[in-house]
Amino acid sequence: PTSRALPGPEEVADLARSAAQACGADLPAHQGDREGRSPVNGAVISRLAWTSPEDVDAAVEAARAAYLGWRTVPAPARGAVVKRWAQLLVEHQVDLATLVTLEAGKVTSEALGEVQEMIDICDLAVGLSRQLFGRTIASERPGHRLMETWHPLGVVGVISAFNFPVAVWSWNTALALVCGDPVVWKPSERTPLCALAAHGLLQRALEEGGYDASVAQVLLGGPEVGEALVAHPGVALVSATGSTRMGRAVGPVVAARFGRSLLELGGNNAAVVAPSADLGLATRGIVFSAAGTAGQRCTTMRRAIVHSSVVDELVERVAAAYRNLPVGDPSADGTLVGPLLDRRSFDAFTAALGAAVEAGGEVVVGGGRELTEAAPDAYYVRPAVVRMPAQAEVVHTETFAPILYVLSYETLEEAVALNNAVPQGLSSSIFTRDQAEAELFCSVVGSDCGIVNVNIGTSGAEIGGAFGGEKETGGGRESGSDAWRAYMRRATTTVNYSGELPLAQGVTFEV
Ligand code: UN1
Repeated sequence: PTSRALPGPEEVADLARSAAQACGADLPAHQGDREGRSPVNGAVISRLAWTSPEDVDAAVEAARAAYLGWRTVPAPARGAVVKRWAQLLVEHQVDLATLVTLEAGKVTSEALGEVQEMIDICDLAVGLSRQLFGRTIASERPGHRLMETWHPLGVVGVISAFNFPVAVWSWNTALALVCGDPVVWKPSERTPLCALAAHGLLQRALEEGGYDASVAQVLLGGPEVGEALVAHPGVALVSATGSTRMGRAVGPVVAARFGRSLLELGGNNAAVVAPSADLGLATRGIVFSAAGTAGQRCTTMRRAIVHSSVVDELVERVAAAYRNLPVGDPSADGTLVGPLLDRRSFDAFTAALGAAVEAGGEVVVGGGRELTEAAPDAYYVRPAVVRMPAQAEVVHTETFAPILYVLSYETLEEAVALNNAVPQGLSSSIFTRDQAEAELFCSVVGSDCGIVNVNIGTSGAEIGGAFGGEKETGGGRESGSDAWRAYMRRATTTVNYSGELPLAQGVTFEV
């Protein structure tokens, strides 16, 4: 399954150009000398100009000016723009997914799924545009009404990562737009065509609605552009997705200017496999979450904490599945594992495996590079399963590559302790048929993560729930549930219609 021919350099470059143009990406306007390479075969597929940090100010100022108009557009009318955007995403789902495959290396089904996630969040946001509710609260004073109103917040800066080059931006943007906020987006420098294409579709929806196009802006560029956006006092909310290292830099800068930040950082997600688990189901859940997306999701399963009575059998099943995983051209039918992003990702994969072995780990399957001759400038690997004697330092670290560390446990308390022992707190799951065990894992004394699943893997969350995690994952929540509140400000209002002036807390103050 690994000997497939990969597409040639011209082929991917042409495909990328035409898909981006079909979405309305203005490539001539962005032409420049920054080369973008496809992880599929290492070929150059874009030559674009990067924004300089000095241009960030103009973009934020334009967004601030657009905000003054956008905030007064009724929320359901803002929702109508998002509805049109969703229609365009449906029309161009294949074009955008093609770009996701070419720039992020995702297999076709996952690339289409990423665009589907955009369509889904648009649907949610359209409904939300008529439901930005505040509460009325029982006042302690007679003849008074206490209520809250949610108002637009201001400019939202979105920083997104290569691995979800369009969906994570859309979670933020669909909500921000219905909430009345303009968005300035700094996408990953690795996925500029995805960004221009996705942005092109949104621009079209805004223009068709007759709205100021500055409501949505995109700034191609490197980390300096992100830094300028984060530091800008005109950005009310910075929503940043990426590594914990990046979040450590962003958080304090935003806090120092009393801005708001929404951080979605590293994960180190585990599945607990209990003695009663359906091992067939657990195997499928684990393989999708651990090897899918070539281990490059923040929700990727990096640890399996397996009861000692089933660990040998489970490892055997997972290893058998890994040996047969079709690794290769992500656009080819049947491929399940595409490339790593680049050489650096491959080096990190190799180094982590080395550190694991040094700490007493045994590599059960995988770990080698594949398709080296067919694609010397691309980095395909066989996903690895490593049995670890203990949760060594390397297991505490998020390596953005497909390595699954397997640990074993005796008591559920021990399994929960292992699950919670890492610094990250994004996603977790338990495979069990014992209801009490499942409930305990989901309870206050169970998993400490933002996402706690039962009998499914750690990745592939739906947009309806709030997405994010605790500890070094950053604490932010995006996407569904009441995550929209992060994009608005709350005004609490007390209205006195009594004709008297009773004071709260029974205070008397006669003048
Ligand atoms: C990410 O990797 O940054 O739950 C987001 C999931 C996807 C989102 C992942 N819906 O795996």
